[in-house]
Amino acid sequence: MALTTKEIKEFKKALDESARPIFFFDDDPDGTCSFLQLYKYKGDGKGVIVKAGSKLTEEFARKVDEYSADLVIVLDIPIVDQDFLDRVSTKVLWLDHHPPLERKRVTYYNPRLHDDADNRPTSYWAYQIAKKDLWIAMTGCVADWQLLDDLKKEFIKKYPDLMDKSIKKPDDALFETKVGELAAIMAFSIKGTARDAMKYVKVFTRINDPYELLEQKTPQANFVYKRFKKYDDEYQEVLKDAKPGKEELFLLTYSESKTAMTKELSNILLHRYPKKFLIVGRERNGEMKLSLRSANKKVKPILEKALVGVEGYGGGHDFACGANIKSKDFDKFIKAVKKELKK
Ligand SMILES: [Mn+2]
Repeated sequence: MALTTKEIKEFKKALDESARPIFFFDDDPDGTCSFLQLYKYKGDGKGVIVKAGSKLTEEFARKVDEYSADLVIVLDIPIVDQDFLDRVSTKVLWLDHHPPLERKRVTYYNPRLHDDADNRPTSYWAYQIAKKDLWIAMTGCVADWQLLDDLKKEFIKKYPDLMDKSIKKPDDALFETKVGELAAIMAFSIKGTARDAMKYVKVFTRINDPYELLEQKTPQANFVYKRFKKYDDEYQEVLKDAKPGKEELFLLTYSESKTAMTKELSNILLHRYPKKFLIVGRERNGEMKLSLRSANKKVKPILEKALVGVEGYGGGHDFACGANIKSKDFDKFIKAVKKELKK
């Protein structure tokens, strides 16, 4: 079962009745698309992108006071610290689709509380609330690797040129359609510092349709597209040389001068080489920052075993994880992964 109609109405009512809502959202396209939809619907409020390891910590409570917010909305952030909730005296609504946590002093909207298998993205629920920018909702969902039948049907009807109905798999939507291009523009726009990211998110709030962005029809669309292009050129450059060998493990590493894009690289490489076990790494300050992906082997247990005895940490979903390993232990880590893959 999904979020109930009552919950959606209740959320919408709280948003309608607030005068100064503050939105904290995760720094990925799903989080950002959730914010954009609700902000554009409300036409008011303040957005704060949370670049703190997908965690809303006590320090963010200060922002609620500074803005004199009368409603706090948390979007797509997997962890909200109880300390944050205890510090904030304003009402807090938390809309998310990650594994539910026990928290007090918050109104929690998470489809998994009704059905643990229902992990439809936050952008999808934001759309149920705002029923406005369908293209933004679709971008957020596809970026989170989900192609939902009802949304897809509505989307194709409205934008037949942006996605073909023959597209059935989320990764095809992400890498073979214009929606995927929108998701990439979004993903690259919110890289860098929170301050930089918010500059671009603000511009996004003024973009009214997908064509404006895809065809760079306005100065604001141009502004966003230019930054995307800069990252995309770097990305294509790394991608150009990425060819797998015979082994099941496909390891790609690149240098620290390049931007953080291991997540994007590992996703597209998995789409291209679905039989491979992928590790994309970027070296920085004596550490390897890794994204791990597989389509058919659970990544998380393999990662957990390979982490034993090396300096580093990591975690994530069954088939997609992130990890940080000290460079000195990287070879040892890779050896351990290979050993696990042979089992
Ligand atoms: Mn999400």
